[in-house]
Amino acid sequence: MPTALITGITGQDGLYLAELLVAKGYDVHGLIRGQNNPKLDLVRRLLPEVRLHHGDLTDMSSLIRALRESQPDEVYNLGAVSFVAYSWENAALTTDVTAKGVLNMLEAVRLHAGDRPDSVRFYQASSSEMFGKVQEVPQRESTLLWPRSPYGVSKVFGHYMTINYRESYGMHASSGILFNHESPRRGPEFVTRKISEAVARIKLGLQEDVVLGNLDAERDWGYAGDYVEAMWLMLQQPTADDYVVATGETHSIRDFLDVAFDHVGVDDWTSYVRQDERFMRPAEVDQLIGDASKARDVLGWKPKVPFEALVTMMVDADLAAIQQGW
Ligand code: NDP
Ligand code: GDR
Repeated sequence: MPTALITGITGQDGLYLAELLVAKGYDVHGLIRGQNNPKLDLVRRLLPEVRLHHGDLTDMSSLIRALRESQPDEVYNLGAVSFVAYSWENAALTTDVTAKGVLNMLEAVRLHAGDRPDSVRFYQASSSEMFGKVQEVPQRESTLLWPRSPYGVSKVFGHYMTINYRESYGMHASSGILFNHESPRRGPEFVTRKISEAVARIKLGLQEDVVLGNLDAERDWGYAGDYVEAMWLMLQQPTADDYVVATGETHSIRDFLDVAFDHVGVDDWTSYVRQDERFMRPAEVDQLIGDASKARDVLGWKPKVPFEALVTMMVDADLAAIQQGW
């Protein structure tokens, strides 16, 4: 039975990935931080078979301990301060976790693996935010990186450090450059879930409107359940590499609002949406659209859930959750 260690197991992707690996027969371990993590109960309820280890990406000794206790064949480094808007509020913490945390994990794996550096396969959660200011459309593995936030800059550090450990030490370290992926498990601070929750509450008469920032930004949105399969596929390859994972379609926030409101019978959403400077970013990433042809050709991966189905899945899940009193 292969063994995997996942950092960020309490997050959206961590939960989907852990479910996927459990279904594949893995012995799954997760890193959990804090004295009393509010997500602990959720992980235990959804994934009772997963073994949890206390640790934090800023604390390398805790990472070494988790590796010793779990003895993984594969490490998925998903932990991060992942909310782009927050990264301006706390650039130092973002750098400590999302940038330096990757180095801590890579170094911990290198020390743990000893004279067999490729014996532990490593996945780094890189991001389309690294592309930032548009240089090329669509964005692919070779596109120039021009990050536009402390989060994006931190992800660039983690990305190149992963490549550097692969090239310097012969580690099997791969980096998935994943474009935005969403689901009913998406944190409520991200725009898709903020909208799906608000639309459900407006439909049920519990909320009057929703306050957003820039409605013109365009994102390549896919379904998180599809994207974790690409992570796993990367670590099954004989050699480590970097892959863009995306749908190849882009939509604006307005498009997301169109589909979400239309799904609950509202044709014109303008009276339900307000814009406020509070939600505008100091520097915006205007348009992301990915070319995932390498992932398709090498990994045999392609997305299954299209945009409209993703939006309606999220609205339906929020309607059901509110009606059931969750
Ligand atoms: P989430 O925000 O849902 O989850 C982030 C996870 O990181 C949580 O489990 C959180 O744990 C953990 N974490 C935060 N700080 C630390 C720390 N100091 N030490 C250890 N763990 C920590 O993110 P997603 O699941 O959406 O994303 C997973 C990864 O993929 C992230 O690295 C993200 O940056 C990246 N990514 C995400 C994309 C997306 O569209 N979802 C696209 C591209 C990349 P806790 O519960 O304790 O806070
Ligand atoms: P993003 O996701 O920054 O792309 O990062 P987010 O959903 O936060 O923003 C997407 C776009 O929507 C615009 N926007 C708003 N965003 C939020 N959160 N709240 C609002 O009210 C709002 N109004 C408009 C933003 O300006 C932006 O253009 C996500 C994260 O998961 C990262 O960790 C990941 O790396 C990238 O996706 C790929």
